[in-house]
Amino acid sequence: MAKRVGILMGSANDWDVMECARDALKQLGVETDVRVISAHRTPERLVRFLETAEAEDIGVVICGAGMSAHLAGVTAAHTLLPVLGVPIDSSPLNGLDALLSTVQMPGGIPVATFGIGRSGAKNAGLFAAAILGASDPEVRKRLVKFREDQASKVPDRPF
Ligand code: RP5
Repeated sequence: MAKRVGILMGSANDWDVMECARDALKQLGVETDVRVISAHRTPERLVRFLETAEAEDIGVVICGAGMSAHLAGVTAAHTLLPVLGVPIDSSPLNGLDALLSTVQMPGGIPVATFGIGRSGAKNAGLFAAAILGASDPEVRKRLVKFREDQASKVPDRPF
């Protein structure tokens, strides 16, 4: 069975950013399991999701959260699956708070951290596909085509 990607976000309000990760994966034919799970407000929901994630064919988990963002770090503490963190610009600090709290993990519990906001979420989706593509030739093939299509849309002159 093909592996899927879990997309978690701390609030339903984070969806306009995290849909970019879902869209990138959809374009590459990778299925996702999208959940609103907060490390602070619904910590038990996070533990329950991670208990069954591997058995339910989740191969990578992408976590998007804003403000004092702990979702990616706490997720990584509970699973050996690769965890990708997306800082969300939902605070008066425009996501710098979330970037620092996601990226600065203590040694021993890694989180691969992406850029703030929608481009970070898109790249997290593409990176998750690259992880799955290392052992799934179909996903790898679609990634090759994605890169080719992307390059063909870049004009070689500005006018
Ligand atoms: C974080 O707090 C969420 O990830 C969200 O970005 C931010 C604000 O959440 P809401 O108050 O909008 O639900 O936990």
